[in-house]
Amino acid sequence: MSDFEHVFDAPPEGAGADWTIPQDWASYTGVEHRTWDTLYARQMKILPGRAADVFLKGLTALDLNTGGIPDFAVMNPKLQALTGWTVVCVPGLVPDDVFFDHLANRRFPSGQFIRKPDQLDYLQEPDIFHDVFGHVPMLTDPDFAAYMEAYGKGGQRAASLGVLQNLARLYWYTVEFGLMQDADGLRIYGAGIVSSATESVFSLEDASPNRLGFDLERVMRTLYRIDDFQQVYFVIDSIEQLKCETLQDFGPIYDRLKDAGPIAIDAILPTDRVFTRGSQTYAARGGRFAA
Ligand code: HBI
Ligand code: FE
Repeated sequence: MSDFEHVFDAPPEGAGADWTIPQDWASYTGVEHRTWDTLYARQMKILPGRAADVFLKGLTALDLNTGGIPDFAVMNPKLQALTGWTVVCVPGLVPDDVFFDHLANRRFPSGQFIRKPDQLDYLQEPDIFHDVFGHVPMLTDPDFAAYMEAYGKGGQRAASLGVLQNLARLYWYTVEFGLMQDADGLRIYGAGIVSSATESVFSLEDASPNRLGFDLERVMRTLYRIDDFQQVYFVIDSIEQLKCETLQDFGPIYDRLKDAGPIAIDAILPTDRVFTRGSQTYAARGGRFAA
């Protein structure tokens, strides 16, 4: 299963059997390096006080603001020393089984390309800014690093059991769009949010979306949207909670989920821990940056 359209059928020319390609850092143009700098600077005006400490610490540890797109040959040794993860380049979205195999081996696949200057705010396929700025700082945290490896291993199994949809929702509502409760309030840790100037503000401050306490099975039943701001965000207490919940055997959960239908994107259940009951006005107005 994949919700995305641009997956190649076979590794494109120049890619290995594992779909990796060289970063070829020397080939990035000045414009491309400046796009990274622009996006980095823009996020750093927004993220202090909004992003989780663990994300901001990871960003600092990796030193990704040395001017232009990070060179993986420089970044990877730092990341590897911290948690054993490395980042490899891929041409774009790769098939689920390939994606999972990389994660299961602590390799994070990153798009090699960067968005064009006229598409700073919206793109369909993950580029190197989303993948590296958004995802890699969290991989410096030992608990998150373990969670992502477990997700990769679980993905192979979920696919064979026909429950990948459920697992993909977990990824979506944590790795991509997760919020967490820090000592000072709600903070962002999801890569899809921290790499987006608009959603960084929307996810925390807009009156529209619901913000609900994380519950593993509930999240695995909740529909999501890939093309717009989320209508619900789930809040974890800590990365450790995420790790502990996902290191259990999902077999019994999958059995229960078979008989449980999906949950609507804007639903609030009696059992939900409600941080914010959203107005849903943004979605009602048609979304996509509706005024
Ligand atoms: N490929 N490069 C890349 N990045 C992703 O985030 C990604 C992917 N392939 C499949 C995929 N994500 C998801 O469909 C899985 O998490 C289910
Ligand atoms: Fe992502």
